[in-house]
Order: sequence, then structure tokens, then C-alpha cells
Amino acid sequence: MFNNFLEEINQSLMDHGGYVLEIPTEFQEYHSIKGDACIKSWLWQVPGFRRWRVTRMDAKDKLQVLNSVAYPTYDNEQPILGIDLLWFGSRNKFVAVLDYQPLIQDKGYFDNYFEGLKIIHKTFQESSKQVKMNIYEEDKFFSPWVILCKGSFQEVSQYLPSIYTQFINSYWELNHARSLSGQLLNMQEVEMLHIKYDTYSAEKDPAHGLFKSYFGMEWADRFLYEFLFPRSRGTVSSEDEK
Ligand code: BLA
Repeated sequence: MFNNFLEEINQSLMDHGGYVLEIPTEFQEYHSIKGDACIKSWLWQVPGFRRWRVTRMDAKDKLQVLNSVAYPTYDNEQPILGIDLLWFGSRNKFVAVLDYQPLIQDKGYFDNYFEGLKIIHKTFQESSKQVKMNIYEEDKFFSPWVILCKGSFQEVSQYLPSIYTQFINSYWELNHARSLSGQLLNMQEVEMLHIKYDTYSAEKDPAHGLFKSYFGMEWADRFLYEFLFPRSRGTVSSEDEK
């Protein structure tokens, strides 16, 4: 199922003119110390975006992950796309988080950019039980319509594929419909908020411990600060497109 999600986003990226950029080989593909897990990542160059990354981790029946983040160009204040899909095999626990991550918590901003997500969220509410977030603060870079699914693989896989497709398609529509006039934020403010997003995410990301246990501390630190959230230290890594 995670390969299907990966193929779908890859196809969608290619359909929108995306192509894969070179990244350091140890981020392209890396194997765990014990040889029981593999993590692969891709960095895409896509018109309208300064950075779009995708990561797939495969630890067989222990853990499956698909994670993706898309940052629009700095002249575009639209929300960051965030996808985090996880399946923990030993507990048969599926966690899926999908959001258009807002740069600011503002009614005008929500009115401009969240009509699509609101509709998807409504369908989702009808097919799933509601759960609360407990690691991140809801009002920091998450929208009121964040799609948070928790349950067994069987439960979540009944409704997630259709939500995932709508979620990606609606984000492209949003990006294509963008109007640079009437934005609430200027380029400097957008850049500063992308830096804050990376800083907050690097600080909170529960993945670091998991990466450390599979791939060792040194690789986990580098992956977090250089690939997942390269602007978290206010720096730009060599592969980060300006
Ligand atoms: C939760 N994300 C988690 C958890 C892990 C990861 C281990 C805790 C799950 C649990 O025990 O319930 C793991 N995050 C990863 C991995 C990567 C990663 C392996 O980035 C690999 C690259 N997280 C994101 C993005 C969003 C996000 C972009 O990286 C936004 C949609 C959200 N992940 C998110 C949220 C939770 C979470 C909100 C917490 C869910 C909760 O509160 O229970």
C-alpha cells in the first residue's frame, strides 16, 4: 500500500513537470546497521516550488513510512504540503497525517487557501472517528482541517487512498489558482516563516529517535538537519533550491 502511495505522488509530480535532483548518496538510500530497514529519499524540482522532498522507509513488517513536504517558492505564501504516513506492524497501528500547513493562523489566510481541504476534511469526518494530536501543537503550522487518521491497517486503508488522491489533486489546484496580488505576506516574511517551520519541525519530529535506532546518531542528525529540514539552522544546504 505504501508503494502505491509513493507511485501516485511520483506520477503526479511528473505530470506537473517535476524531475528528480541529485542528493548525497547516503540520503538517496541507506540501510540500517542490522540490515533490517532501508530508507530512500528523493528531492524534486517542480515548477512553483522551491523544494519538494519525498521519503520512503521500509522496515518490512515492523514499520512502513511515507513522508513528503512541499515548499512553494518564497513569492508564494500558500501553505506547505505535509504528508506523514506510518504503519507500526507489531501493534498494527496506522497513523496518517495530511495537511496544508498554514504559514500563519489567520482567518483571511484560511479563507483564501483552505476551501479545498475543508471539503476533503468533511468527507473524512464522515468515514472516520476523530482523534486528537498529542505531539505537535495544533495551532503551530497545522490547520484546523488537518486530516489525522489513526486505527488498524484494515480500518485506515478503507478510506485513506481516496482521501490521499483528493488531497494531492486539490493542492495542485490551489497552486495553479494562485494569485500573487492580494497576498497577506511579502517574500521576506514567507522565507522567515519557512525557516520557522523547519526549525519547529526539526525540534518536534518524533522520527529522530527512530532514525537513530535504525541508522545511528551521526546519520540521523545529518538527515534531519541537512535533508528533512535544512533551513532549521537558518542555513541552506547545497541541494536546497532557492
Ligand atoms: C507523528 N511521525 C509521527 C510519529 C513518528 C513519525 C514516529 C509518532 C507516531 C506515533 O507513535 O503515534 C515519524 N516523521 C516520521 C518519520 C519521518 C517523519 C519516519 O518526518 C520521516 C521522514 N510529520 C511530518 C509532516 C507532518 C507530520 C510533514 O513529518 C505533517 C503532515 C505530522 N507526524 C505528524 C503528526 C504526528 C506525527 C501531527 C503526531 C500524531 C499524534 O499526535 O499522535
